[in-house]
Amino acid sequence: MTDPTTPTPPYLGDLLADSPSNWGKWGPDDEVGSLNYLGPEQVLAAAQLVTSGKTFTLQRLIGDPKGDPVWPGRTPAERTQILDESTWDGDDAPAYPGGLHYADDKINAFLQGSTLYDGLGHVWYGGQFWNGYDARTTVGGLERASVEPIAQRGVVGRGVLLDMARFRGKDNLAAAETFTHEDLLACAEAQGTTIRPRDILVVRTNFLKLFFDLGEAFYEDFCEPGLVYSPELVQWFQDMEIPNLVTDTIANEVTFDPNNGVALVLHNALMRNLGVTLTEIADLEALAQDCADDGKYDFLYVAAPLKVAKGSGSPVNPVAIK
Ligand code: UVW
Repeated sequence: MTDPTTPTPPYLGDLLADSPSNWGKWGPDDEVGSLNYLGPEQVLAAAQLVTSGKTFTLQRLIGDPKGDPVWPGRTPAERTQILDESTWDGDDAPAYPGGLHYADDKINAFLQGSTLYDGLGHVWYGGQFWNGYDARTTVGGLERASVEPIAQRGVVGRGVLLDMARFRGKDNLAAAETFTHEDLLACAEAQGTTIRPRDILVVRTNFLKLFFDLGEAFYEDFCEPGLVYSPELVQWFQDMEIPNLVTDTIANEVTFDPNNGVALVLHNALMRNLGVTLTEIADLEALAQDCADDGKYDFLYVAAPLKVAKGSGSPVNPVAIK
């Protein structure tokens, strides 16, 4: 996929040559990166945020009759019914003592085809990914920094919703619309919220509303809105020790950087180089409405993707608890 508006995008290795890196910071075998910033202290502090008992699940439906928004080139999950009551219409149905009948089904799905965590080995340039691991170790399945270590660890901390759509007075951000860390700070201030070090940032654009409004036309000139790369933004993530960026778009950042035409710069500057975990395609609508109603934009955030051996990502159903 290329952006036709920019003829010669720079090579990521040149663009990010002076960008900060956390490779080696947590040892030569680390596979969870900035999740190391979330320890018992952060968990206990976040638990103090639970005051009303309201809970919000942030996963989008898999197999939504209205469609599943996925990254171009991926296909929505296909669920197949294997057993149901009709199985027992025929003579060759399984017979269990006592007359048991049951339903079974399976899905054929991209692991990143719904609300998801990426493993830190999901993206790279220059033959190396997170912590300096060799990109050849991805062949046939991620030997290093798959989603499994993230799943084994789980993600618990203070989540802060940054409602960029509401902040900009829009139902949803437009295609290719960008914002910076300064905009996140301004949004937080307008909400009466403070972004603290080691917060899990949960950013709402409501852009996927257009997937449901437009159908296939959604993918024409595909360019999602989102955070846009700058050295200052990357340094801010580093200084704030942000462990996890959660958004309601398919790929968490503006798809093509309008300043240079490069695709998914922040996947590399944040995930590959800093070890920031990325969570995408979250459904933030009910949570955002509640935050707007009660004026409380921080909460206990709890998530664990599925333990998929060698997986480059996995579905997840995060829970925000207020
Ligand atoms: C890509 O960036 C290609 O995938 P994801 O949106 O899962 O991070």
